Amino acid sequence: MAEARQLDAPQYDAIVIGAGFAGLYQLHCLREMGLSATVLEAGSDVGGTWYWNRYPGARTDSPANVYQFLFSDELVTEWQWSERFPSQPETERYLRWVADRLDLRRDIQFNQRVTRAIWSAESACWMVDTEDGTQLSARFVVSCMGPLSKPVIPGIDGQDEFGGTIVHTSLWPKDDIPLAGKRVAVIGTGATGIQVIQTIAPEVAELTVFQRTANYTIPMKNYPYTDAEPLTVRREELRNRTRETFGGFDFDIEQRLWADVDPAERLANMERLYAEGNLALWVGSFAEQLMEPEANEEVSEFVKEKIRARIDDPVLREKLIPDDHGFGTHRVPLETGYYEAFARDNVQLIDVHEEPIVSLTANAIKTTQQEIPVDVVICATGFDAVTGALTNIDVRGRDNRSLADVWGQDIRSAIGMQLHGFPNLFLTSTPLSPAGAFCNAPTCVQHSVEWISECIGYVLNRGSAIEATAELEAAWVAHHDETANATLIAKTASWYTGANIEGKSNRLIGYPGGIPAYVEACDQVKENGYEGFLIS
Ligand code: NA7
Repeated sequence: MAEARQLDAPQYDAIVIGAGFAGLYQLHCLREMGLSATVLEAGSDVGGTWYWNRYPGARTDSPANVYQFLFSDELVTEWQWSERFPSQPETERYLRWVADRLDLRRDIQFNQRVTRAIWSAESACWMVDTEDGTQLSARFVVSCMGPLSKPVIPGIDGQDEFGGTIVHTSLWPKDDIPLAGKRVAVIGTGATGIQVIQTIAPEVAELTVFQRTANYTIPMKNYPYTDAEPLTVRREELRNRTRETFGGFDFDIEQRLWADVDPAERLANMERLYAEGNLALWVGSFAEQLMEPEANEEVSEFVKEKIRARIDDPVLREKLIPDDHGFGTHRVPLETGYYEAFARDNVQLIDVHEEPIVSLTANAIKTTQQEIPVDVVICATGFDAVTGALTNIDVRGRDNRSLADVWGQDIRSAIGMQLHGFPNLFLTSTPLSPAGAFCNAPTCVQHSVEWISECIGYVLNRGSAIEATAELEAAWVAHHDETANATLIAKTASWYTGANIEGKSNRLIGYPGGIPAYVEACDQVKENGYEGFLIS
């Protein structure tokens, strides 16, 4: 247990952890308020998710017009996106440009991985340690580490003997891994695996895909942006619009009841949304699709039929059609030529339920049925989502309570902004908030940062510390559970329910009540003088 350091005054008003979308905006807001802040970033540059995930084929599944900062006219008008769904390099370039444009770098410390954060009640501040032994202190800490930043790497026997390269997609090296002409294995077929597979299939000598769960997908409709396109809607209007829609996009959920619309019209509706080539069929259609088995069955069958039509080989078709969950209960990836990749002679698909991986040898993957020579193993195996980044740090709140212990028992939060027992610690991409899983990320990130900034300003005018009460937290958890349990998502094993991590609490990680309901709940707390929070 760490001894408490005593301080006369903290070095900073706030320490922000992470320099992705959330951290950059949080720093900007705090500076605009005249506060002193520093950002601690484990990477060597800004970008967060878009710094780390530089695997082949990485790109956004949200259109650029809403996958950007919408708080500033200058940022929107001065940056021109090249295409509807930008690639990782372009999104990373954008965030680097934002950091320069807002002159943020002078308050960002790179290559600083936070290892410990301890609340000192005596000094009413957080003591923060980083891996290289740096010690800092601040009145507030804002975690901006993103929901998907702690990778899950499968432990495969014989890994140490393997002479080739093993890499998780989110730890892809900056100097790249040459894949042309190589024998490559990809483990995992989520949003990431799909992007990797469809991209590298034509260039590698042999590609073996290990699939545990087949996914529903929607063909991405990507196209170059013309100069005028992203600005067809005024920035302010677009910003407001994203907070009024269920998923934080510029399209909303269907307002009519599923049962009130006749089947022929529902089919036409599905065709129309599918053809949009974005996530509208998932979070812009009937709410019942995600709540009622009959409605879910209809859209699941619709998407399965679309996939079937693209696969000639009946054995392959059988393997690539999802059979254990309904459409939208897992994250729906967008794809481009994914199914066609499997028709190539150099690509084979292995269902790990039929043929599990046994071990790695010096130059091969051994399954229960064969030994497959490989040079590179790409793990597209996902993340310890939403909680993993914070539980990886030794966070101690009031009375030395450990955040990892708290979430180890039960994943909770107070309106997705704070945790009872952890004064002055604010969270973005938090459990039980939409940002955790069910939101176009920049929409929720900007909302959280603005709420947190205003709250910090309020506290500093009245005292030195703020903490969510146990009552507010319990009430939010109860509301979350009631909302979540009405969905099929909560009844389906996935990273949304913590099922990809052994022993993880199975509460639905993201608030599925939609952005407007969430924004309203947060507004209500604020308008009532941060009701449910104690300021001391
Ligand atoms: P996901 O969606 O968690 O996908 C991980 C994939 O890896 C998924 O298909 C898993 O199967 C599979 N997996 C995980 N461990 C193994 C092992 N040990 N063996 C075989 N297969 C395995 O992560 P992504 O990175 O694709 O996407 C994360 C988010 O990034 C996504 O939601 C977007 O928001 C962007 P499973 O389904 O668990 O059976």
